[in-house]
Amino acid sequence: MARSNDDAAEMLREFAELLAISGGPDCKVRVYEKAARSVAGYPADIAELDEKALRKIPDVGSHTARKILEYFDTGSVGELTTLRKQVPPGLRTLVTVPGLGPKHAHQVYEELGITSVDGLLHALHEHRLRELRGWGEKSEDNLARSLREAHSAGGRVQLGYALDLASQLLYRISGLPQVRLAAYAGSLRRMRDTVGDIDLLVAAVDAEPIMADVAGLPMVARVLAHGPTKTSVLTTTGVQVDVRVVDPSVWGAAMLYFTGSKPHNIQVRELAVRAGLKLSEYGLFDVATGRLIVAETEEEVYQRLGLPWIPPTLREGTGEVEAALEGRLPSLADIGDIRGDLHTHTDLTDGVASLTEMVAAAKKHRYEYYAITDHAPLLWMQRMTTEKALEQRRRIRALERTAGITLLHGTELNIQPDGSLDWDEEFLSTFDIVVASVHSRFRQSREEMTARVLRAIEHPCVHVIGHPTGRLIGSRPPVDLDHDAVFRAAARTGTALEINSSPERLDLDGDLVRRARHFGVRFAVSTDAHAVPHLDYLRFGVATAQRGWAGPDDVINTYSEARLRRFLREKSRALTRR
Ligand code: DGT
Ligand code: CA
Ligand code: CA
Ligand code: ZN
Repeated sequence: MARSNDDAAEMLREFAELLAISGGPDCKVRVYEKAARSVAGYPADIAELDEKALRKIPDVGSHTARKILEYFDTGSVGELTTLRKQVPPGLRTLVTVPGLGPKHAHQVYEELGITSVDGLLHALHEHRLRELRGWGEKSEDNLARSLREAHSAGGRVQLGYALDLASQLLYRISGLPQVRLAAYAGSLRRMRDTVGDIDLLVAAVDAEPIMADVAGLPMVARVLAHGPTKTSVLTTTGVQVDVRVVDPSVWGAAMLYFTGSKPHNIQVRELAVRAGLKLSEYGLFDVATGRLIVAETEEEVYQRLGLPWIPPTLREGTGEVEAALEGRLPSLADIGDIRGDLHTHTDLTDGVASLTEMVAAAKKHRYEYYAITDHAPLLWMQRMTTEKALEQRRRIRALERTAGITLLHGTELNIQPDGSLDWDEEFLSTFDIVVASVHSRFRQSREEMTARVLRAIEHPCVHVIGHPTGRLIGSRPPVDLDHDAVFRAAARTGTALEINSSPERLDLDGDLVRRARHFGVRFAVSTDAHAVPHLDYLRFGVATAQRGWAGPDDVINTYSEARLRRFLREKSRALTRR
């Protein structure tokens, strides 16, 4: 089907969506929805049609036809731009929540003041939604199910979703009487990109009453197993949570044990055995006498076994114990090392917050620099033009004078199926930073895809390859790529590879980061934020960098502004010299 049909359909769908969110009349919303479907399925390229011909398309009336014409003539629709400005960003974020729909999004926004997925989860867990007009237990359950489905990946859930859920549970559990400490362990603490179940550890002297309280928490739908010190429950969104209560004196041993991973535990336990000791969730014991040696903190347990404390993100049994024994654990990049975000969007393309809002949020993160990298013209649906990019640059420069933060004007290019890019070299070289990503034709053969990405890497103006494998966790597999060839070229040309921090991407993942690092690749840990709350995704990207054993020197956005600029400059120099 003609691409222009898809674009016009997308425009009409957005119209319908925005109308619905802003409380527009149902009939009008439906008109645009129907027109969108009809246009998408129309057999001829509608960009070629005049008003009369457009009106012959089923469900396209004169209003719609004129909007389509305006869209193809000017690249935007005035009324749509106005609508976009009227809808608050918080509300637009909500509309993207699966299973909620624009009408309900509007309702929970208006009546409960909810502006984020997290807020929605809260309300869901407190059963505040079923009280709303037109809702009930059933609609609450339905929403819970679609939320879970949207965040699931083959029986597992995405890290971001699991962490939201765990934080909410911990908040409640910490408030129960007698609870001394409460924390998450398991794959969640190791920050794996997906989590099978959530493991919570609670320190308290008396377990019984806590077990009963946990079973009665509002977000608990069903109790799967109920023992004296362990309870397994299923949340209203269908995620399994194991809660274990341990005596405060053995907190460290229990955290170590239940953080895992299993291969890590086995290796650590073997060290103990060789030293005539026994390690369990209750502590480190002398085998001969049965005497408890240490148990209170993880540090003590590791230390008694001749090891430094090992960061949970490394505990996968893939060489960290050997490295620890030999005193060569990597010093990992930490969230505090990050000085700026290098991939973000605004409402000039598909973001939902304005430039001013995003920059204000970046300042709250205490960044030294911040890159705005809106989409480029070849992602035609986003309606970017050279003029718009230049206008944005003027606004950025003006804003920078009072903002107290260095703003980098960047762009996110589209790597075309043949590896070519938006804009020519002359214009591209005027950006402070250029990210290039694959946004289409994900199923090319390994040869084609590798050649495509390599061509972008060889381009003197491309500084970062965005979300290099294109995977969407649970919904789109990674592209087929010769990783080593890409890593080698990236290292040689000084092109950074992105660690996209969005919990639905985490791309590159920890394993690939680790492999790329051996080739000398540098990384940009970026959020790809399309809304203010997305800037907080950074912690997932940093954890992924850690899982790949990356240190601050490997991550270009830990650099000072001067060093970052030098890194960006060196690439084009090196390539032009050759
Ligand atoms: P998941 O839930 O599939 O994402 O992965 P984990 O690592 O959270 O696994 P889970 O929930 O089955 O168990 C949590 C931790 O408890 C695990 O990482 C290590 C520890 N653990 C569980 N079962 C065993 C076991 O049979 N042996 C040892 N050594 N450790 C275990
Ligand atoms: Ca688990
Ligand atoms: Ca578990
Ligand atoms: Zn992006």
